Amino acid sequence: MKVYRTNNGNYVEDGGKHFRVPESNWDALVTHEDLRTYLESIAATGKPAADFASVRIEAPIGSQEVWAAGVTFYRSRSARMAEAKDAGGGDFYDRVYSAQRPELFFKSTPSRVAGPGSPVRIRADASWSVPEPELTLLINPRGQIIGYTVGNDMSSRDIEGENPLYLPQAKVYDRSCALGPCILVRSDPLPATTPIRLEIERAGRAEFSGATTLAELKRAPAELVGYLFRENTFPAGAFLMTGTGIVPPDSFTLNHGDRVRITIDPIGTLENEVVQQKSGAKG
Ligand code: DO4
Ligand code: MG
Repeated sequence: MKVYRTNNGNYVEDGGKHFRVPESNWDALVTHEDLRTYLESIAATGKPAADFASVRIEAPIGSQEVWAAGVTFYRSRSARMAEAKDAGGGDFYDRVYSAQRPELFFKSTPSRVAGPGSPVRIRADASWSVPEPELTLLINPRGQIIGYTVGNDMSSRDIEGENPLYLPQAKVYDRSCALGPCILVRSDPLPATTPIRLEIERAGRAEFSGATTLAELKRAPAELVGYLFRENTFPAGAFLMTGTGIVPPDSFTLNHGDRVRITIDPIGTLENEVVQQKSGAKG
């Protein structure tokens, strides 16, 4: 069962059919006491909504904060160690990969999040920018994982590589985070075989593609959520990106006009164009 936030309210998809959700407030919907049962009852009794085909799908976010986990895949550990080596910071990534406490960082406020089909940005003062395709958890205020979406943790590798203390600038800027296209509502974990795929298209041609699976994710989603909720409350719930396992070669950087497609099969595909323009300019 999938739930979409659109310019025309919220919809639930069940068995390939879409139904209008009476609860139009996203925060109220995702903090519902029993979201799954509520959505099932709409699909069981409602009439399919013919207008779903004409709506614009928006990022599935209300007032939730977006957090992210880092260095949760071996591929990310190795890439980060190499990029931070000259600055003397490589060792930190190796240590956090094996440490008991994970790396968690604040990623985005809702206003900085791009939805499906709207642009993500690369910083004008960065020379090495990459997308990071990440399974993203939606967690309710009680710390329960209630669903999954596709996330893109856009990153400026030259900035974080220059000094690990620059991480917030490499990670947090306008449209540096994309989420969507929907929330797959399920409380049980996704199977380890779940594939995550990244495709980057440049001028209509495939420029890079890569894939991984959740079997490569070193930490269980519930463990990451446990750390996030240790000393934080989230009245509207929260998103937690679980880290990247796909890193393009060091010679690759995103360009203005590239298209980034991230697919996690049971959820869907999140596609965004990349722009490099002044922050605040409408994309
Ligand atoms: O520590 C740097 C960020 C790591 C990250 O975003 C990732 O592994 O996905
Ligand atoms: Mg990341």
